Amino acid sequence: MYPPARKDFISLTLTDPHGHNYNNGKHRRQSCWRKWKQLSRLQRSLILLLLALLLIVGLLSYPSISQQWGGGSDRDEWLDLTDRELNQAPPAVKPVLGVEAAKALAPMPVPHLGPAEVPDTVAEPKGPIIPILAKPPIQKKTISNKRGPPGTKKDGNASDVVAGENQEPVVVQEEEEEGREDEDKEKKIVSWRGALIEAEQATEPPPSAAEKDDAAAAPADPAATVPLEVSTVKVDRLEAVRDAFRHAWKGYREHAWGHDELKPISKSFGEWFGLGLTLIDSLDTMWILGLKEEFEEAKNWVEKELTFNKNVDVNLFETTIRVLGGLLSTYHLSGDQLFLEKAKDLGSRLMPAFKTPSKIPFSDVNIGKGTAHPPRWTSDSTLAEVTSIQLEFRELSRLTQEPQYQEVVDEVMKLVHKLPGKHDGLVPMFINTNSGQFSHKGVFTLGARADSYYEYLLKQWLQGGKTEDDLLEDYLQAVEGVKKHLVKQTGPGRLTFVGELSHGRFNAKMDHLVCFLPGTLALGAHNGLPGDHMDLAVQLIETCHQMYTQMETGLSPEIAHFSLQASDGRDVVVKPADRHNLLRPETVESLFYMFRFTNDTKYRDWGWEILQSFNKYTKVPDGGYTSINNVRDPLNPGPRDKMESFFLGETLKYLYLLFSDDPELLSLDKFIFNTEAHPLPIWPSTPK
Ligand code: DMJ
Repeated sequence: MYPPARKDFISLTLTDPHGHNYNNGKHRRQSCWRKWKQLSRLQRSLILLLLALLLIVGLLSYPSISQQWGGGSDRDEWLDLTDRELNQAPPAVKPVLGVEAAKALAPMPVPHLGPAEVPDTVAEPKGPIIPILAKPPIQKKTISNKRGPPGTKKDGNASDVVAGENQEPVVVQEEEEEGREDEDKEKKIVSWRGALIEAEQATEPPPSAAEKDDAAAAPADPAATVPLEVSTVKVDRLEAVRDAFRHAWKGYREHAWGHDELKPISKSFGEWFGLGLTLIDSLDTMWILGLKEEFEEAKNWVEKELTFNKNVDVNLFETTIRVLGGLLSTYHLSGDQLFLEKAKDLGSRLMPAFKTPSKIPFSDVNIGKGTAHPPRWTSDSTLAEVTSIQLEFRELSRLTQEPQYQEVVDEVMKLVHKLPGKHDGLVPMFINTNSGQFSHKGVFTLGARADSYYEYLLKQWLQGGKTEDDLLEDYLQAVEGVKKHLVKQTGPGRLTFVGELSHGRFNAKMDHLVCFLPGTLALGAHNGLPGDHMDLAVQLIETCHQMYTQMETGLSPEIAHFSLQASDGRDVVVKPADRHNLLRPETVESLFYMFRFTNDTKYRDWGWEILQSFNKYTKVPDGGYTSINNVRDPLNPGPRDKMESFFLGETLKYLYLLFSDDPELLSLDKFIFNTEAHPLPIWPSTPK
């Protein structure tokens, strides 16, 4: 049955007087024509004139309307602006804050370091990316398993499962919030490249034939480098480093808390030793940057969660420089016994590594079981690894008054000091744990596997108050060996670099790792070593700088090759396999030393450019920074989904210290930095 028809409405039927259908168009046209005919000639002329005027106005305004809808004007304006700004002068250092305002911005006091830092302010270099981003694109956000410290986890769906390398993040659109202030907008601007990175997680395509021939590439194109531009906007460089740290920390805190490394793209974590590497590597950086809340939260994790009583194989060197070094330096900065207790526990658990026939330690030690072993395929240890743990073990002995830590590492140095097989102070890359002899002789490098041997010769000598002559002798001899065998200049631009020697043949190849050397040479010269060490440092840091500026992303490759012939065109050549960047610190480390010893602000500007490039090409929108695959491809740098702990432990720390105006903030006359940038005190001299 149907319900009765409702009667609560009024029905109207419209009919025209002529009984025609209301929609009859023909009738309407006839009626209009009749009305037009009824008008006077004057009336008709006026109407026609009016219509003509309307037509003209419409035609004149057409281009701007079409442009507006076509979206072209913004881009044209951006191009104009870029050209204009490219011709401006480099930035000047101009303080803009009054003393009181600056004090208000100062981070928490560093009790063991003296006065708190006062941020400096400088002209902001502005890349061409900024204007085009005045209206940032819609950001992409990935839904993921959130991890975080207790009470801070979001969503409550944390998972301990390590996400696979190819895990596809779920992408949702996040509308831009209305009414955000400029500062907020600027943060989005900076993350624009990061957004691109996240969208393009593709693995690096295989190199084309042209890329393979990169060695014969065209001369350096100045336009391909990243220009340092100037705007009238002032930025606080120290605050920019804090922002970068906070951003990196956000990713770690949410997705990798308590684990070794953040995988910022897949929003998960990677485990190496399971010791919270990034967290511990970051402790003293947070202290130095004045990030008090973050520090307290991390300290709480160390107190409640960190345990070394676990059945895990760790690498002696990496654990010493990152974890032992990080705990010791944080103890010195904060004065908190917690960190010393943890350092003692770890130090004692690493000692089994030294129980070898030669007293040259094994590379790996199980800190739970107290057993140690070399890598599975060899009984060799890497030379840099066994000779770059001394600063930390020696300091542990001094603090605990337990001599065994210093004794084992001093023994290694004594053995290496006496060992035949060096080449004018240069050492091979491996040493055998059974025989105690160098192995794989004939290859000499200042890069991977040998680098920090040279660094620690000087730094141990400084740490001990310049009293251990063997260390100084070995260091001076090594620098002479470097100058004699490894230093050369490029043909095209006369850039000085440190190459490698392989069985008598020179190889014009330099790891980015070698860029620690200018800083170390400068530190030696500052401490009374020959002046030509400083000259070499000045030349080498210029080359390290060029390794950044000659790349399209403004970031250095992992390894650079150099052209020796003037006709070769460009100085720096990058092979396809070496185009990655792991967020390494060595160049900014050396820039920090160079600035401290020369006060030349160009070193700061170079560091600022590097930070800008990290922000542009490695920053991941929702948190964290990522290593990238290709520094030569700004459109697809190829994120690797890994944030190394040294980015927070070293890179950002050195950038902060580089921009700081306070030479007493970790004075280089009172502290030496271990090879992971953890500052340890220079020992007070004992009265003779
Ligand atoms: C760090 O772990 C240390 O600086 C080490 O000496 C070399 N490699 C990385 C940084 O690049």
